[in-house]
Amino acid sequence: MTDSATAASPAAPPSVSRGPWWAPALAGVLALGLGLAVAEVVAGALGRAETPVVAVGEEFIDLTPGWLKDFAIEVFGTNDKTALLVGMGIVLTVLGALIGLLASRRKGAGLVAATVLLVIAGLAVNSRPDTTMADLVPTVAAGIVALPTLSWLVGKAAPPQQATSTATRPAPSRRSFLTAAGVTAGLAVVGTGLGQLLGARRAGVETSRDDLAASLDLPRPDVPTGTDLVVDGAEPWRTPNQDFYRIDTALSEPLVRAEDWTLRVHGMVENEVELDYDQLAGMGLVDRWLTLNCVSNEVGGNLIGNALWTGVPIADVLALARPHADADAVRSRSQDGWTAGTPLDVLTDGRDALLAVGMNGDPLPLAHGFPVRMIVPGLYGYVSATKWVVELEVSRFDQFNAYWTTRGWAERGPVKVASRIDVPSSRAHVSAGTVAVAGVAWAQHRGIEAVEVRVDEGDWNAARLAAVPSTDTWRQWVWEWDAQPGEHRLQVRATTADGEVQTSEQASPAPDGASGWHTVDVTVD
Ligand SMILES: Nc1nc2c(c(=O)[nH]1)N[C@H]1C(S)=C(S)[C@@H](COP(=O)(O)O)O[C@H]1N2
Ligand SMILES: [Mo]
Repeated sequence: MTDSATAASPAAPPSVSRGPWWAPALAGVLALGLGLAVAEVVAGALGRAETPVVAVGEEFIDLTPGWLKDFAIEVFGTNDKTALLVGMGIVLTVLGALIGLLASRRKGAGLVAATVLLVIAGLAVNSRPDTTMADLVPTVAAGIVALPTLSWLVGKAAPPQQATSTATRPAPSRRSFLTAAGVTAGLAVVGTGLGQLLGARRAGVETSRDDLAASLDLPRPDVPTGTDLVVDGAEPWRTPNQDFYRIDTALSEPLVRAEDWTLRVHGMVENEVELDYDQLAGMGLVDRWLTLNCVSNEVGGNLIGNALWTGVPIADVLALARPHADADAVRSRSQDGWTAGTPLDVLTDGRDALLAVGMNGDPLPLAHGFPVRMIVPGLYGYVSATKWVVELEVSRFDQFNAYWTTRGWAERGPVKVASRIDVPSSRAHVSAGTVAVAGVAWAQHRGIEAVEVRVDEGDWNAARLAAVPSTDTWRQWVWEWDAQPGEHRLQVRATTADGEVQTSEQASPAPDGASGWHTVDVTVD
């Protein structure tokens, strides 16, 4: 009698087809382990710090009562983090084993338990500060890998009991389970290692940035006197880095260490130039308050921020390269291939167009273009503010298209004069009497000369303007309104220093920026 004949024999006891008790437990542990390893790889590849394991650990630390923290530090000293990770490893092993055992009895229940665990991890990721939807990608990837692996491995470890003769199903082989388990374990180990490696790249860039924070000696930005009217509810004149809007096409920030960075200046030039970070910084850093805004900003929107930028005038760098007389544009390129086309004359007309290395007294944050970005007063970001910039190609507008111009946006992007009401906010209820109506207005490099407010389409009233250090920043304004009970409509318009009155004509952002008056409806009680 052959083996297969034995298995097919009705006399064979059903228990023959059951694997050992520990096999499904091992299957659960390995499936979970592989899922978490995949999360490490994905997080590393995306340059995200918050893997499910890290996030759960950090949440645990934050939620730990003080006495337990003290106890942990007392017992483990500076090894308290290692102790936490070891503890998490033990808990995850136990949970994985339980999930595996559960899945071997009722597969659906096991899969639900594993999903619940990942959802908890996702919630932990979500409640970390500064996380976005992209930070959930590693956890989702963990689920996509862990759940099928669980189902597959548990199937091999403990196939359904065969109470009756099932000649069509061969008896499971112990060896096939062990092979599958071994492969899973191997992948998990390789994945974890790869994830660490990829994560180290981000850590290397952060170290590079920390070193510069010490060596660059950037100025501490004191807000210039009189620029901030400090009206309750209005945005501060200086935008803190963590509140500065972020717009780019990068799913995760390009990771470039300052020591690896170079800028190539080429194209229609007499003299091709390549600069490294120290050479650039050595050309002489200047500090300038500049307001940056996005062409996609709607009327009344907040895709705008104002910061003290430290950098080298782009004109100085272009002067080294000596552009040809018939060139009219600079195509800048970022490390991840994004491009912008900027008029050459704007870059060389004496305005403070910078290759910036510092923002509000810190080295550029990774999200805002570390180690070097462009910023050009008077132009929207999409035609000028290349982050992670590595290349300036002197060229002609009739010879190239940039990232957004191939997608229908205007070739030139001068900032349109605009104004915004910050307080009172839309649909706010305010008390009758004196109400501070306040906000900002901007027309970078031209400057704001007047701001007017009107109520219910009545006469325009001049607002009081705050001080500004130059024409390159936004300008705060306030108007004291004697508010009478009822529903009212507030509108604002600005006038530039060169005499342009902000148009009431409404335009949406595409293709060259929104226009129209910001209008806010409020109720006075
Ligand atoms: N490399 C790169 N630089 C870029 C972009 C981008 O997608 N990639 N977006 C631009 C746009 S549209 C704007 S409005 C500004 C925004 O800069 P911020 O994110 O620092 O506010 O960056 C510009 N620089
Ligand atoms: Mo933008």
